[in-house]
Amino acid sequence: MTDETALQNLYDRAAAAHMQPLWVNTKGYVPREPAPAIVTAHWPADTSIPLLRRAGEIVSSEFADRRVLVCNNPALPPFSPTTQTLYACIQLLLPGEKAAPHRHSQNALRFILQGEGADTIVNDKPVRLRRGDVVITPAWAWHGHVNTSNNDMVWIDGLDNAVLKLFDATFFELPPHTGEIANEVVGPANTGFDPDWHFKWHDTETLLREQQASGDPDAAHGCRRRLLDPKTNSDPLPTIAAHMTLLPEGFRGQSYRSSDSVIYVVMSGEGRTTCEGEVIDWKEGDIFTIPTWKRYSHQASSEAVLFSISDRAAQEKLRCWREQRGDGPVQIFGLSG
Ligand code: GTQ
Repeated sequence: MTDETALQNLYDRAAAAHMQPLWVNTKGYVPREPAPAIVTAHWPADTSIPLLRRAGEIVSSEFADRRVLVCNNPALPPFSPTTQTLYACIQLLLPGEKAAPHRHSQNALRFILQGEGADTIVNDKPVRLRRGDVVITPAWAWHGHVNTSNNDMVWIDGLDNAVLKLFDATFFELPPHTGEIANEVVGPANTGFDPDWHFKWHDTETLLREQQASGDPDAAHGCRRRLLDPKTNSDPLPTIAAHMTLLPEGFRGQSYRSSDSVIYVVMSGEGRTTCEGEVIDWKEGDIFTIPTWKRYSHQASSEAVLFSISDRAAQEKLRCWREQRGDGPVQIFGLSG
């Protein structure tokens, strides 16, 4: 047997045994850098809101359970997430409507885009929702929504379903009286809602304005607050980091990249984000996403407020999060400074 023949014979026998030699395609197993499957993508409000409103006319909240349109990354098959880890979904709850309670192992949060006066009920505690608010719904917390106001409510749900799917640890449950309770599930008493997990727009805006008044905006991100639990100074959810950003009028951000793919939601204002040749001109209600490790920069033609979520919270725990500003050094979380 020549060496070549012996090698091929080894590879064939390994393949038949569902094994691969690591040395044949090492980079297939250990890439040098991220090679995201997702693409930069944009869901303009001019398209998404009319679709959601049409759903409001012809699909009842009872029928849909959640009247939600999911932002699927165009590079992924249907029913896929927005990034490789997170979902951004846009939900409409009309006056008088309810979304029945349930709970699941996915972590979620809501960012209110339009309306005020509905409640999301987290573990029996009603949380009154207003435009600009962020409400955290941690894994396995009961949650439902009730709109007793006269206002149409539109909000963005952020969820980490794709992380749970990666772990194959997805669980979902309806309350006992609906008859679809799982076998008895015993877990930590998950009662009460932590008021610190309701980030009210009024408070966020005050903090952003203080930051704006106190001096230089961040070169890449303008004035920006990470929405942290003040008791622990950490992200309320284990996987999702959330930020609110205020870009002053005329802001031209430095180029930036990080190992977390980011979903942005435009709360107000207009501007442009450029990501490696892709140009996204955005305005109020738009959603867009930036893949992992792609260089991007923001410009604001008017003062603008952006809400964003990413899997940075999980990446920091896994010690893989890194960032780079302009052509500066790459900073690795937990290893630099
Ligand atoms: O409102 O509870 O967009 O459970 C996806 C799953 C919203 C919700 C979504 C959900 C919800």
